[in-house]
Amino acid sequence: MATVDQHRVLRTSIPGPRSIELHARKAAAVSAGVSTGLPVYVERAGGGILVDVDGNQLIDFGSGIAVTTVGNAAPRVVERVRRQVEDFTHTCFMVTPYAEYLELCEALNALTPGEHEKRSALFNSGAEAVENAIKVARHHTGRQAVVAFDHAYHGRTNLTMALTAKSMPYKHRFGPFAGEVYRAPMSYPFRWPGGPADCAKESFDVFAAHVHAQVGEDNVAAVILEPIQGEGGFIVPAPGFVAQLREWCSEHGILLVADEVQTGFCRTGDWFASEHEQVVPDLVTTAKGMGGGLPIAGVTGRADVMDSVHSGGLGGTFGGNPVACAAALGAIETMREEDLCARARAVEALFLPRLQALAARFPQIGDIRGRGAMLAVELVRGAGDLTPDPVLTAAVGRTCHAQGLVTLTCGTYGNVFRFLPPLAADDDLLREGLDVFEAAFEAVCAATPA
Ligand code: PLZ
Repeated sequence: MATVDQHRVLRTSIPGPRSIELHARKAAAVSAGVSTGLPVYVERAGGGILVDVDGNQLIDFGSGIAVTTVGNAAPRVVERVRRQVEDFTHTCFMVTPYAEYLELCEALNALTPGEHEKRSALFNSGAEAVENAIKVARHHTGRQAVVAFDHAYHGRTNLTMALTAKSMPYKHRFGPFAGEVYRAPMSYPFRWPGGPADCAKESFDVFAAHVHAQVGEDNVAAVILEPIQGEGGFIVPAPGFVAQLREWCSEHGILLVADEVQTGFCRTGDWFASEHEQVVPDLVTTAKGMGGGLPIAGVTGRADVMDSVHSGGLGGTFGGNPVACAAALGAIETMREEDLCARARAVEALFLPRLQALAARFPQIGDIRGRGAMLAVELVRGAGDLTPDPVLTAAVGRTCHAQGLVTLTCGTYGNVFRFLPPLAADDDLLREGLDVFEAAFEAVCAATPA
């Protein structure tokens, strides 16, 4: 296996000439609907470095949107995948099964929150996992309504578009959307009227009153929540909100679905973000980091709920593909043996003081939030003005990109700069990435003061 030197190297401008050449072919071959945040064409990758076709080495602060938690081309993933590809590539678990599917379900049942008996089913993408969690919840409860939150992101398929909050780019002119999906107010401390303390006191009651009045508890099959919202802006609900939600769901026979597609598998410093408040969801959706870069997703939940579905009711041709299962088993082994939950907490400890020092100098940083290696800053006009500043956010992103740092933004208002480094990146690489980010932030702010 080729190891990739863990340093940033700029040989050309970013993107370089070969990337520009490839990108010119994109318009003629790829649907215009599929966009690229940074048109640098990758040739190789390892740990926290992406090597492009021009020989540039970029620091990765995005992990392919929270996927390469174990690092890109992680050795245990590569080895297991290589062996599996040589053995067999597909049978379809619904036709002739194989042990790797069972092993991954056993791992999911053991690792997800709660000591109760669990069952799992495997799928190909986060959206597909969410769809299936909702199918199971409706089937089990005999109810139809599903409640999702403001700022939620759950995918791009028809049902998950309905669950996703943001119109542009995800939903714009793609309707009609699936029915019986209701939106409820999110516990968003930074933007709660009266601020974070009031949010902690009020947000759950506001949520519960809303569902009571507009949906009716008895009609609700499930509430789906990202324990830390991802695409919507790395929004961490006020302390206690998720625990109160858990209790309320139990009281009303409503299933709590934790969408841990982005937060799961060590990203937030625990195996699952629900654990932070000792919350045990009825169903958990997983994908992204679980597969170490290969497409695999799961729904894991209470055995009585998951087993209530009739035989043949769940499935799909590729769900739990053996190569993807092998990759996931290699990723989980890596997380365990390298204690990547602890590593995520160490990443938080490395990032937070740097972000706090920057915030002390720049009022444009309105909020710093997140957990583990899922951190973000929300950018505003500054000096007491909480108006979102997506222009500043995008400019900082472009400046980072030009300097060979792959960064992502998010947020309903496009004004959240997020950090999702691979947990395989060493401290020196993370520090260098932060140097690049800080310099970019300073340069952009100097050009357009608050
Ligand atoms: N649930 C919480 O974060 C995927 C989407 C990127 P898929 N988030 C990245 C984009 O613009 O498409 C996500 C998520 C949560 C579900 C999903 C959906 O997962 O694997 O992209 O389908």
